[in-house]
Amino acid sequence: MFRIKEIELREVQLPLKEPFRISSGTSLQRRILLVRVTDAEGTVGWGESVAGALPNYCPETIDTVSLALQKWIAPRVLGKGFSDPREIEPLLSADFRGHKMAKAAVEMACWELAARLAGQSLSRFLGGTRESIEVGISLGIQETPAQLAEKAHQALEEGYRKIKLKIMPGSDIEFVRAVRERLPQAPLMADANNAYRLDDWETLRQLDEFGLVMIEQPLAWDDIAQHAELQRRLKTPVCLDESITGPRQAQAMIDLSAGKIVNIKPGRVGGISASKKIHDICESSGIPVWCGGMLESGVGRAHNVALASLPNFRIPGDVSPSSRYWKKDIVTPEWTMDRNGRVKVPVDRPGMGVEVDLDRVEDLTVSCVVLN
Ligand code: OSB
Ligand code: MG
Repeated sequence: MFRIKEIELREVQLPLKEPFRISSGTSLQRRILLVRVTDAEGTVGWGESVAGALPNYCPETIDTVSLALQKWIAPRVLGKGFSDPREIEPLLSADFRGHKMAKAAVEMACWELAARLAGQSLSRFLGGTRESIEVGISLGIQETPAQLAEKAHQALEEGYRKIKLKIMPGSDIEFVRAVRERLPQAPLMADANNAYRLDDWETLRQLDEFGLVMIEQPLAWDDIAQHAELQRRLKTPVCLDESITGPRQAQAMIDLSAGKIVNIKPGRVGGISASKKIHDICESSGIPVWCGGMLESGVGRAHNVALASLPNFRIPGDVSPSSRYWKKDIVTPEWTMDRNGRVKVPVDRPGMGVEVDLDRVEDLTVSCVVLN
């Protein structure tokens, strides 16, 4: 049983080590909204909103998340007693549409708090079974095919177990071909972030010949039906990311055969309860899932690692070590990857398993709101 007494919203800005370019835009630095919930006894739980600065991945942004949290989400949660974090998701869904990334940030912080109260690691509290997670890297769009091939080669040397290539019209076939020729056996995949249409069949047909593990979100961000048409024509499994905004969309993907793999990002689907539901729906239909990433700080990464320890996360997740994106993360210890491309699940510490470096967070803070 816990009662939420305070919710702190804090925006920090972290410069990325290198620009990250996807088909819909380029990020140079990350504006991250951290959420800290505190219960009546003073136990805290941390969450992180994965919304970006611009609505170019989904309609939410860090600014809409902040607004939704202050105006509608915090008032529903503050002062309420919960016997289980599963009660948060229905409370935030009743007559309250969308704003999943905002809801997720608080819902996930409450799960973390509840895991601490239970004296269990977040992983085990969620039903996770793995000791470590296989890691995939996501490589942004590069200037030339040769540069991309070099980056992919380096990533494989570092131990990464899956290499995702961001693609867009004009930076696709030649780029993927260069990587495939350099790394004939590597587990490669492509992520288009909505960049194609069914009319682009000539390109999609050529992509189908590179032995990719999957092609992620080739068509529109909110589409399922056209992906079904595309999947009928492709040998390569289609994986949906943006289109899966909750359990119903995952079920629709399965019912319509619109894809064979689901990328679960807890922020995108409204939090941990929804992620677990999607995990279970997919598991019962023989659909593997994997954990996507959104350039998270060590806080969001902790949640992703815990979630990815569930049994049906059977494909390497985008849970790169802290050093892939940040000169210095905001948690200790930082997230690291071993030579075999694995991140350890911290099963022997209560909660998310890392501590927030409060001094560093204070230095990086650009705004802070305390709600109670
Ligand atoms: O589509 O998976 C995506 C980053 C920002 C927006 C969308 C996506 C991504 C990534 C990053 O691919 C993966 C990571 O965090 O390592
Ligand atoms: Mg994606």
